[in-house]
Formats: sequence, structure tokens, C-alpha cells
Amino acid sequence: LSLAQTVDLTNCDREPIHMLGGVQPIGFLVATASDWVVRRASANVEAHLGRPPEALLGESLSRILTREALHQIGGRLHLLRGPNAVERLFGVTLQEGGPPYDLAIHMSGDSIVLEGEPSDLEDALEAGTTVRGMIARLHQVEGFEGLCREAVRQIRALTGFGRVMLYRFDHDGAGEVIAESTASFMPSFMGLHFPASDIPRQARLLYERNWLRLITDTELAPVPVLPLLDRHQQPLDLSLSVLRSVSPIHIEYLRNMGIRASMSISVLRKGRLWGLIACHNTEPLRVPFERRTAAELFGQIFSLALENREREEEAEREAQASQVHHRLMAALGAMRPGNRSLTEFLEMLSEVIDCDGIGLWSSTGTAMRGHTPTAEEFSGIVRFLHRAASGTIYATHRLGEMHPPAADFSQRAAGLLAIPLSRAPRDYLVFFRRAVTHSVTWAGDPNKPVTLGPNGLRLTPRKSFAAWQETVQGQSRPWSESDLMMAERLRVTLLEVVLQLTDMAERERR
Ligand code: BLA
Repeated sequence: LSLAQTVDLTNCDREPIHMLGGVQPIGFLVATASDWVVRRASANVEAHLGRPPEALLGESLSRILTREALHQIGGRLHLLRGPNAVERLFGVTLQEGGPPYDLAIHMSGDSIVLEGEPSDLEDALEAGTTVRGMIARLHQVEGFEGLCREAVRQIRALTGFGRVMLYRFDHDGAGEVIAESTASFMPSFMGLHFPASDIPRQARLLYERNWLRLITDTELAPVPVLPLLDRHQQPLDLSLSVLRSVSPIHIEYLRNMGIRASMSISVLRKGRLWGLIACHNTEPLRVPFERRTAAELFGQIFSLALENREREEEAEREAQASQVHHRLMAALGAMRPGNRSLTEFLEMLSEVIDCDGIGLWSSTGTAMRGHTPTAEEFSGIVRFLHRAASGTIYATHRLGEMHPPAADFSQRAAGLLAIPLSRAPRDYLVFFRRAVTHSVTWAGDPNKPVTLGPNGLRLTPRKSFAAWQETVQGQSRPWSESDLMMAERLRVTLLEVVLQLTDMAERERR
């Protein structure tokens, strides 16, 4: 296991987490050639198949498993499709008179990998009925937030974890807990942010291929798969393994958090990792394989539901944009002479795009509402906009980097979205957002003691949160695609409004 020893907090991205050569002790692993001759076996295989690894290597599985079991496994092998396929069988008797096993079968290079866990005979899951019920409840809730809340609630009910979170990645890989279902005795993580480095790149790539991982007990040592290195000096690639032992760095993170069991389910959007349903338990927890399979299937359906809901929400935003157009036009018609200025609309406009403050800069005067820079700072921003934005919408969530004087007033405005209203002299409607560290704070108990392992302080959620705060120092929440779409629609509407206002003013003068 020397590969793992060279990894520390500075080079996490390079830890070969799929090549650590171990499985969790809740089951066994056997890898064979295409003729069923055993090439590798986990060190604990004797407890399950009655023979130690040395006695299995070079032997054919056909002499170890019943003919019926091997027939079933072989049948599934033919069903494997695509590079990430894993077939499953539940309640298979492997040896005459032996207990039933739940099995996972996949290919790793040219090896057939068979993993087995004793079936949980106490568990009376009706997988089909259960998942169908879960999906039905998912379809009953309204809106994005409702959907997310329902999903974590359902996963908690299915698996029994004490805390289940929906963890969503943002544009730079950092993440936020956006929904949670948690036992009353566990602290809430709702709304907390963590830096991208908490889940390194290779782990994310792996989670796009393999959609569920479970750590039943952080205190159980992994079982090596023997021989560790083959004749090409390679460990077995465990990317698709369901029993893979996880990175010791991550185990330490969980320990420091006081977590004994953890599970996460990938949430994908168009094949890319969008987030994770992350589950924690303060006691060891072994979720039976069939239940995990149900959870994984639910995760896939939830992913599709999210995509659907996103599309619906886009349509709603479109409708909202037209509504804003009509409201503005109607308000315009009702305006009295003397009051004819965009200033009258500021309040209404500030509700169209999510912001902390709004400012209008125009030849006829400036006006501001909410959290905004001072008038003097605003005039500096406008000079910057004259240079940066050539008649188009300009948006940044890092104003301080683009316009250095702004670094000093990020608590008032760290990001802005500017809509140009005319060509010359250039007027702008500007939406402001404050520094994100102002709106997000740690909600946990600051006095809760933690025990620290060899990698120490950095590997705790609180330190992670602090690290995240550092990476976003002086930045606002970024503007979304949908914010930009809305701004573009608003720009067209406002040009029309401005034209009409000018028209009215001229008619009055004549
Ligand atoms: C994996 N890190 C993970 C996983 C999660 C997190 C959910 C997936 C594995 C699992 O299901 O447990 C992170 N877990 C979180 C976060 C929260 C949470 C943010 O509950 C907050 C609510 N981790 C670090 C640092 C490194 C690191 C600093 O914090 C490296 C320097 C590594 N995390 C790391 C590795 C994995 C991981 C290597 C992969 C584990 C594996 O699959 O083998």
C-alpha cells in the first residue's frame, strides 16, 4: 500500500484512489481470467468461500462455486454493456448448503471481478415497489427546492442515515449544501459551503462512472486484494468495484467530523457530476446491497427530474420576462408628466434579478436602492464600464479584480451586472451583489471538540469552510445563465422604455 503513503494534503489530486488495492471487510472480491481461473482474491476470502487466497489462486471458480451459481454469474456477464456496466444478483447460494450472497459482477481490464456480500435476510425490501413509491412522491412536489428536500428525505428513509444532504457543485467545483434531512441530535450543515479541494478531481471523474460509494465503518481496516501487484506490477483497477476501500485522507476527514459511516450517490446533469447526495452516520451502518441499488436508481431518476425541473424553470423565467415587459409598459403609460424617469421603476426592477442593491446612472441623474457603492464609487465604476463594456451586458462576480478600487468596497459591492441603456452619453442600470462571505456564515457549534489525526486541522468541515471563505474573499455569488438571459430581455425592454420616455419628453416640449 506504498502508493497511498506518498499522498498528503498538497497532492490529493494525484492519489490513485482506484488503485489502492483494498476492499471493505463487509464482503469478498475475486478476480478471474475469462476461463474463471482465479487471478486475485481478497485476503478475507476464506471466511466466505472456505479457502484462503493461496489455495484459490490458479484454481477455477467452477470447482469452488455450485454449477447453478456460476451459471447465473456467467449469464449476467453476457449482459454487461458499455465500459461502466456492473451487473447485480441478489440472494445467490454460492456453495452447497452455504448462505445466500448479493453479488456484483464487472470487468476490470480483461479480468472478471466478482464481489460478494452475505445477503441480509432480515431486510424485507421490496425494491421495485419501494422505488416506484419514492418516484411517485418525487413527482408530487412542486418547485426545485421542494424536489431537493423530498429527495434527501426519501434517501434518509430508505437507508437509515442520520444526516442526508444534497451537495451541489458550483462553477468552480466548490459546493454548497442546498437541502438536508437530519436527525435532531446531529448538527445541521444546511447552507454551508466547501472548497473544490474537499473532493479532488480524480474522485469526481470516478463518481461520474460509478454512481454510489459506501463506507460502512471508518474504523475498519481495508482488506488487501492479493497479490497486490500482477506480473505487470499493476494493482487491480477498482474503479467500478462496489466494495472499494476509500482514500485514507477522506477517512480521516470523516473521523475528524465524528462520522463512522458515509455514503454518497452521484447526481448527474448531462453525464457530468452536478452534485452528490451525501449521507452521514455517527454509528457504523451497513446498507444492504439491494437497498444501495435502490438508492442509486433513485439517484438517477432524481437527476432526470432535476433536468426536467430546470427546463420548466427556464420556461417560467421566460414567462416572467414577458410579464416584466408588460408591467413596465403599463406603468409607463400611467406616468404623469414631470415624473417621467426610469428612477420610478427602480424598486420594481430590483426584483427582476436577484441582487443586494440596484443603481441607475443616467445623464438625467443617478439613483440607488439597497446595498450599493457610494455615489463617488459608482462614478468610478461607470468610468470602468465605459472602457470595459462596449454596448453589451457586463457581468462580473469579481469586481475587485477587474476594477481595483472596488477591492476596498467589496462589503458594499463585490459583483455587478450592468445593462447599458443608451449609446452616448452612456447610461447604465446596474445590479449589485455584496461579497458572498457576508451572506454565508458557519452554522455549526463553534465549541464542539474534534479529535484530530495525523493530517490534522485542515481535514475538518470547519477548516474546509474557512478555506472556502478564503477562495471567495472579495467575490460575490456569480451571475447565472438565467440571470444573464433575464438581463438581455430586460435590456431590450428598457431600450424601448427609454425611447418612449424621450419621445414623450419631446412631444411635451413642442
Ligand atoms: C471524497 N469528499 C469525498 C466525498 C465527499 C467529500 C462527500 C465522497 C465520498 C463519500 O461518500 O464519503 C466531502 N463530505 C464532503 C464534504 C462534506 C461531506 C465537503 O459531508 C460536507 C458536508 N478531502 C479533503 C481534502 C482532501 C480530500 C483536503 O477535505 C485532499 C487533500 C480528499 N475526498 C478526498 C478524497 C476523496 C474524497 C481523496 C475520495 C474518496 C474515495 O472515493 O476514495
